[in-house]
This record gives sequence, structure tokens and C-alpha cells, in this order.
Amino acid sequence: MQRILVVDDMATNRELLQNILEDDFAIETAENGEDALIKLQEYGEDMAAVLLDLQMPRMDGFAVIAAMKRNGWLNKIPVLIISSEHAAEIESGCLELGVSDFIHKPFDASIVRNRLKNTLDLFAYKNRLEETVEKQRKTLRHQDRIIQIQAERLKEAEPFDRLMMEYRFAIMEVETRLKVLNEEFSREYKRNPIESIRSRLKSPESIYDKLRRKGYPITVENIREHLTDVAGLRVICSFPDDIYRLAELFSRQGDILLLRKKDYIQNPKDNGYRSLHLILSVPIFLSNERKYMKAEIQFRTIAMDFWASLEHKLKYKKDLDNAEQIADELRVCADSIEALDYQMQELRDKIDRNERNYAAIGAGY
Ligand code: 0O2
Repeated sequence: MQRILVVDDMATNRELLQNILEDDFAIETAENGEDALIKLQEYGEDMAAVLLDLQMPRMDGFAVIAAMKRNGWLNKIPVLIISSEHAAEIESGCLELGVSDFIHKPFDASIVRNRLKNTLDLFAYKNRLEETVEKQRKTLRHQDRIIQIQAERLKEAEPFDRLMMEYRFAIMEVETRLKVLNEEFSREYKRNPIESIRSRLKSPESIYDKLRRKGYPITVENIREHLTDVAGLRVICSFPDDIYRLAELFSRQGDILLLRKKDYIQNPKDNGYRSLHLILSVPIFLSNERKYMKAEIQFRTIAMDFWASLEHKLKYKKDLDNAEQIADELRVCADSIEALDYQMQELRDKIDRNERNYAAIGAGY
């Protein structure tokens, strides 16, 4: 039998509630807030619910709610207020504090029984849900641990070490070629299309995780074969048209093979993400051979990059209350950023045209 605590300073009310509920529940009673807390201390979460009066001597119902909240009981043990208070602000105040229901005195036996039953069902469902989530969390933690151990082992393996070195060479190769393009471009057009280049070698943990998600065993061959972003570069450009110009010039280089192009600028993701991704096969030149390595370059403007790093944070924050609202606002920001990027580009074109006109007038003199 589930145990219920009835807290009321009036003996008649305690008896009445006991009579209503005793066939279905084991009843404990308390005649004020202090006694109620002693009972709660004694039974802890074995108490299935509390029926609580508000006005009581020594310690009233509000103080009991506050103490239950402090002890973390209010999430585990539902509280139903049984009170002769009829003011709406008192009822809504109690609900805001976290009580589950409010029953007005004089009460009807079947209403008390049904409301208590509904509340207990709801809490049981919530508890089951929380248990499932906790189990899933534990499984995930366990999987993370396995990934970490496997990744540690992988790091120590010689062939993996060599493979990572080759990916580092691929990053160096791509970075140098991009810098060359940037410098040549800046001589010709008097400005740098690339604001900055960032690169990263995927960590063993992420490599392991991605291979597992794709359903491949963790081997050096599978990394080489099935992962395209172990060598990753991010190229931050000033304007959208610089992105396309650079991407075109880069992928047209004779010994580079464009494996895949994902244009999230023309076709943004649903969350608003915009970038141009090139997946390439690039040569690296070793002492006795030339090898082709896969690398991913993400091209984006400064504003798109600013957006992506904030959105990335949202992805890894699991317990945000207002995650959906933030995601909606980010989507709006992504659209504004696109409009701003193209507006800035038009302004740059106007400035460039003016400069050319002045130069032409100057040449005429
Ligand atoms: P990290 O930490 O950047 O390495 P595929 O690689 O083709 O098998 P994937 O990874 O889904 O599949 O391809 P996609 O969607 O092109 O994503 C590749 C990378 O682009 C991601 O790497 C991110 O860096 C970036 N990216 C893609 N979508 C988003 C997005 O919605 N928001 C942000 N902020 N970045 C994004 P990883 O592997 O997720 O991680």
C-alpha cells in the first residue's frame, strides 16, 4: 500500500480524510508543519503524497512547501493542498511554488480520491521517464568511456600515428596553397579575400565516435576510406563571392580532386547553417612517394563563422530550458546575416566602381 501523509491542525479534517483514503492507502497524520517534516524525514521518498492544509499553528503549509523544496522532496513527493482559502492568488501562488493540486474545503470524497489518484499516476509516469533518461545517460557515459579507452589505444598504435602525420601534411599542403592564392589575389585586387584560416586534426575520440556512428570497425583503413574530415580547414572570407571564387580556383588546381561539394550557402540547413564545404583529395609529397589524402575545407564569411560558433555551443548544451526559442532566434539571425553579407558585398562593389572611375579620370589628365 502506498503511504500518504495528511497534515491538518483540525482533528475532524484529519479523520475525514483518513476515512476517505484508508481503504487504498496507509495513512500517516500530522497536526502541524513541524510534525509533517518529522514524518517526511522518517519516511523520505517512501511517502507517496502529502495532503497539506495551509493555515496551521507553529509551522504553516507554506513553510512546509519551502522546506520540502529545500530538501529536494517536492520533485519526488507530490503535494496536494487542501484548504478553505479561495483567493485565486493564494491558489496560483501554491501552484507556482510547485504543488501538484489544490482542493478546496469543504471537499468531496470522490474528488479527493480521484485527484490524488491522477496526481500519483502522473508522478509515477514522470518518475519512470526520469529513470529511463537516467539509464540512457548511464549507457551513454559508459559508451563515452569505452570510446575514450579505444581512442587511447588507437593513439598508441604506430600506423595510426603515421596516418595522423599524413593528415597533418595534407593540412599543411592545403593551407600553403590557400595562402598562395590569397597573396596573388591581393596583388591583383588590392585586398585579401581570406580573413583567416583555421585548421584542426580530428581528435581520436571524435574519429572513433564518427566511425562507430557510421557502423564501421575502428581500423586505420576505415579511417582513410570512410572519413573525409580528419584533416579539416576553415577558411574565413570577407564576402560571399570571395568564397566561390576561392573554392573554384582551389578545386581547379591540376592535382587536386574534388570529391564532393556541399553548398550550405545556396541550400542552408534547416537550423540556418551556411557554409560551403569542399571534400577534396590532395597530394602530399613524402620522401619516396606521392600520396592522396582526404581533406575538408569549410568556407564561410566572418558573420557566418560568428553564427556557427554560437550555434555549435547550443548543440553541446544539453539542459537548456529555452533551447527551442534560442534555436528559432538563431534561425532569424542566420537570415539577417545573409542579407547583411550581400549588402556589404554590394557596398564593396560600389566603392570599387568609384575607385575605378577616379583612376580613369586621373589617367585622362
Ligand atoms: P566537428 O567538431 O566540426 O568535426 P559526413 O562528414 O559527410 O559524413 P556530416 O559530418 O554530417 O557527414 O557532414 P556535414 O553536415 O557537412 O558536417 C560537417 C561539418 O560541418 C561538421 O563537423 C561541422 O563542423 C560543420 N557543420 C555542419 N552542420 C553544422 C551546423 O548545423 N552547425 C554548425 N555550427 N556546424 C555545422 P562535425 O563532424 O559535426 O564536427
